[in-house]
Amino acid sequence: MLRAKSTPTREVVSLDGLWKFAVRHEPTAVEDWAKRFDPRAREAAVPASYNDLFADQEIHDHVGWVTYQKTVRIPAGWAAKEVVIRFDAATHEAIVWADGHEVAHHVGGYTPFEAVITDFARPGEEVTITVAVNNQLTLETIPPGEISQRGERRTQTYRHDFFNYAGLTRSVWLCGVPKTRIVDVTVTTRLESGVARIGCDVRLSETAESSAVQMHLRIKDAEGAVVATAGPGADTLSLDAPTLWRPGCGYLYELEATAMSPEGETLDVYSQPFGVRTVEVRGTEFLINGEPFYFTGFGRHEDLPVFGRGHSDAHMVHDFALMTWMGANSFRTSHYPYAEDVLDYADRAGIVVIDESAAVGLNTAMGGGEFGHRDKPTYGPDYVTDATRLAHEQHLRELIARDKNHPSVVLWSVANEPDSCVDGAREYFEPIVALTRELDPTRPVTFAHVALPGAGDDRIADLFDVLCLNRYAGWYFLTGDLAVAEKVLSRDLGTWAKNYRRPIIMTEYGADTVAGLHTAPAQPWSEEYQRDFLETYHRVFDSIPEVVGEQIWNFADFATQVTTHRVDGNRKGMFTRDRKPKSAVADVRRRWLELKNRASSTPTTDPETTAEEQA
Ligand code: GCB
Repeated sequence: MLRAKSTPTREVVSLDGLWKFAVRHEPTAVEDWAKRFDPRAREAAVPASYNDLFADQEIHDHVGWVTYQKTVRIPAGWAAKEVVIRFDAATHEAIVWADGHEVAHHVGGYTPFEAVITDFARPGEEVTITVAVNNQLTLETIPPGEISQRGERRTQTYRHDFFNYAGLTRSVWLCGVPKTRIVDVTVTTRLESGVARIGCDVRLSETAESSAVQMHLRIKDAEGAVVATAGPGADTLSLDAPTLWRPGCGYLYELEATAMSPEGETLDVYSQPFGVRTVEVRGTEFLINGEPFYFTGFGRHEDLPVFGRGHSDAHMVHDFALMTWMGANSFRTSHYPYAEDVLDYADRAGIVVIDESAAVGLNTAMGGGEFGHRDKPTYGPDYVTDATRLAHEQHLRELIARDKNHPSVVLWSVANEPDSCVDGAREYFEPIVALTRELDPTRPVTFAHVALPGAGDDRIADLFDVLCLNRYAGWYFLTGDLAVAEKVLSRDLGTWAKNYRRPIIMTEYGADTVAGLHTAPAQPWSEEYQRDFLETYHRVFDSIPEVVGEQIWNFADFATQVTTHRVDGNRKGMFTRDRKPKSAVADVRRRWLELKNRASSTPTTDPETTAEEQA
């Protein structure tokens, strides 16, 4: 789905700001909420999760529907426009009304959706938008969860280890767009003998005019100079000696598509940024532009005080600045698709992204980040069913449609720590992987593997291109015993490397660390232990050539559900929740800057030669 943006033919109005907000308890008649405007309702900020905005336990813990309402004036000049309202995300289910008329219903808390509201949008007049948002997770949602009743109270349980923040967590836009318009753009790039072939698939809305539309394409370089053009009928453009998008140097071109009527009238213009780069898994190497790439960075969360999971440009800029300062070149969008603003920024910053779906918690042996006792089988009528898989597939469709054009995205992660060693796992994941490859044949596919089953027990890893492993020896087990943990980790990684002959990225490793807690000798929870823990893991990575990346869990401390093993959330951050560095930052920074220097002084393969070899 295209981003909301202004172009010569499109106008956008941001609906971010304060919306009337109410928590709803009525079990029925959701649509009644849209029929009246309640001027006395409290106000909530958008974008933000609503949970931490108020000093109110009931709102923080609410399970079910809330409503947001805003009255907006349609710009007077939009008489000839189609009026579309776009939600960058509503977590997890949303129903939208315009002046009481239902215009959209969407399930999936981290992908965008939009609705045409032209019939209710009179230019120069007001329209009231009501959005009901439901935070419930069920066995038919991704991620899954379960609802139960505790006396009068409805409660939500889920097996993933981050708080179920909800609401209008990303921006909302009112868009005035042409009726005959561009609705989708897919850009693919290929390198052949020093020339980039740019495939452009531009889709139009279906109107009486669209079959006669002529599409004109041109590519502008980063300075805005036109470097390639194509007339109607062409869907491939060429760039001689293109400037490549590289880690650390996010060079972007822009594809400008102009839809024209046969009479030469401009109907719509849309510009899509893209980068020229190759990604390939070859043997045990991960290659970007034909050069071996070693991932350094973090698993992260969209998690902030007050905002919850709400997007904030200021915090995004600051987090990227901290990551770059540390020498990180990558991160994983653990454990859901992040705001599109974040991927746009990563494209420009040259930061590499492992793009993860929201499929987390598909594992009855896990609960809130800890290994529990499996209370029921994962795959079967009581937990992950066909309905869960269908929701997962729909989510992947929306994720890939949204993120396919981002050069920063080099790898899809279809799930975090699913149950991979039991009956039903292979039957579940075979179609999921096949669908991902069909939706995007240009990127490799992975999943993040939980420590529980050993290399010999896993039933799905061979379906994937890259092994992403999450490991906690020395924390959840062998707690405090790093000497033995080192041996166990080394054996574990060695076995995976030998059995699978694929690149390995350590996508999680870390120890909960309370900032300011110091001990001698190093004890779990102290800053000294985090430092020793990471140093131990790094020694092991350096001894196994198949390891092509390390992403520490986590970039910053983050909020979780309340359990007895979390004190004010998960404390495995290298930074506190308010982004103060813990002691280990200095050591890791030294290591990553040194790895970076080493990589930039290594002679590199010519990416064009590699592309030719592939062809
Ligand atoms: C994991 C999960 C992550 C948790 C982490 C932990 O394996 O993937 O979501 O937060 O462990 O800290 O327990």
